[in-house]
Amino acid sequence: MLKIALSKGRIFQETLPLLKQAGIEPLDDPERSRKLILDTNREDVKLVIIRASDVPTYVEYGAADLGVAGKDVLLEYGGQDLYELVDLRIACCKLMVAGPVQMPTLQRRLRIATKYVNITKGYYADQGEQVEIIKLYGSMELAPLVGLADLIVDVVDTGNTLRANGLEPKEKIADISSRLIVNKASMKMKHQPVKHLVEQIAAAVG
Ligand code: PRT
Ligand code: MG
Repeated sequence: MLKIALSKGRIFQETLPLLKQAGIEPLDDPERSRKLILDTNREDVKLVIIRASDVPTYVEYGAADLGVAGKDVLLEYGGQDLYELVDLRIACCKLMVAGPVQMPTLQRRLRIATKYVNITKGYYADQGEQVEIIKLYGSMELAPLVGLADLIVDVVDTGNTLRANGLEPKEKIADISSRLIVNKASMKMKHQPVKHLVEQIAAAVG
């Protein structure tokens, strides 16, 4: 049995064609079904549907053999105990520092709202800049508008959400795409089926 951890939404939608080319088709639509474990056309493959930020945890601990996670999530998670094998080149975006078009000059440390606390700490530490980081779980774009923070660190795709809120991208931290990750023990214990599936998915990416 192989379990593949995936999040609903854009990652699921964009992984589907790759899985299909590897001969795997889910029997349920996670947007409609309430099932958290989806059967597929292959008796030996199941899809586990979880929050995007939980995918590395499931794979590291072997609750799933494989998973698909954004590089942003992987950088923030920071775990060493999984293999990142294929750049799937899906769900592409950029991890950016963003803020108001007009930035006031401040007499204090910059305050930065983000769900990427570890990445943000590392980024400013590398620059030798002392900042105050405020952990949020979503809607980061709101924080500068209501005076909660001066800047945000978030992923940006079209930039429409920033623009709609009077914000603009300031600095790029990283280019982001989703990666196929694999549990280390599964790679050993289920070597043939895991390797075969990884190769099929890599071939589908082209
Ligand atoms: O929703 P949940 O809290 O469960 O998790 P999540 O938000 O991390 O999941 P999801 O499905 O939204 O994102 C999964 C992965 O998709 C992320 O980890 C990224 O690697 C990738 N990705 C690609 C994006 C985007 N593009 C993106 N645009 N993730 C989020 N966004 C957000 C962005 O933060 C902004 O608020 O979408 C909004 C619109 O973006 P613009 O720039 O096109 O307006
Ligand atoms: Mg989301």
